[in-house]
Amino acid sequence: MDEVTISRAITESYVKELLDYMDVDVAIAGAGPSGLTAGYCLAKNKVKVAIFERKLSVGGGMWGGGMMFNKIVVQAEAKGILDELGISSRQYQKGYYVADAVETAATLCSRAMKAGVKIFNLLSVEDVMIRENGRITGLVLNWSAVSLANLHVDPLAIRAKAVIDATGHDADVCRVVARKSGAKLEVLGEKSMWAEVGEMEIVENTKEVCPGLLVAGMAANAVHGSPRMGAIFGGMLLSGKKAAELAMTMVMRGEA
Ligand code: 48F
Repeated sequence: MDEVTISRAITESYVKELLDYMDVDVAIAGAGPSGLTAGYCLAKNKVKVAIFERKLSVGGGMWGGGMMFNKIVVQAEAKGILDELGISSRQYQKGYYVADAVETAATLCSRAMKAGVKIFNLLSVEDVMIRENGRITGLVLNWSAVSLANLHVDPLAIRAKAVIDATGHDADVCRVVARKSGAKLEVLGEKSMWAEVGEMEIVENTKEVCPGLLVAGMAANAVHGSPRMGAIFGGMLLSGKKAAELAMTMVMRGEA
């Protein structure tokens, strides 16, 4: 294959997929543990789902475990998700398991993609589309390189029946909606570390925060003013699973 054919193969394949995913059932911002779990659960149920990740690598804050000791803790309630994905873990004490952070991130990504999730990396969600009824109808995207280089380049948009903000501590999508849309959405900001409460509240905080927009993972705690947790990840996985269930209901209702 000559160089131009290689270039053509890459460009054609990418653009074909991007065009196909300009209309999706569910669009997820952020490929951390909550976004990947949500994507996996949706794709497993044949929902057309794309994840847009601003960084080169997916997995968010999982790779480094806690303070670069690359292990994560997962509580018994979420162990079933690790087992389903084939991620090994060992019991540390009753109700708590330890897994390898790299294995978890890599397997979660691989299983999500094998289930049918399409991941677009190097793309940042910088805004949403909103309609007169206040409904979020899609995401506004730009190359991460554009914002890094501070270039004045307009974004492009994709349509979705449901959007999930899984952007982690920053809650980027919710913040832009709170700032720009006039929706009654306030981002309270996360509180200091308190693992037990943070883990307890994260699933409850995983909900539709304005029509068409769900929030999952650490973004859910950031929006609702709940604490951060450190390297315990059960809540992230369970939150992703709940976000997928809620999104599926929205897709089935045919909301757009
Ligand atoms: O931060 P992240 O891992 O979020 P999460 O799924 O999990 C949180 C845990 O990693 C950890 C924790 C455990 O107790 O608290 O922090 O809630 O992943 C968020 C992903 O979203 C990407 C970001 O690069 C990361 O990979 N992201 C953030 N903002 C944007 C974005 C954006 N505007 N557009 C696209 N991706």
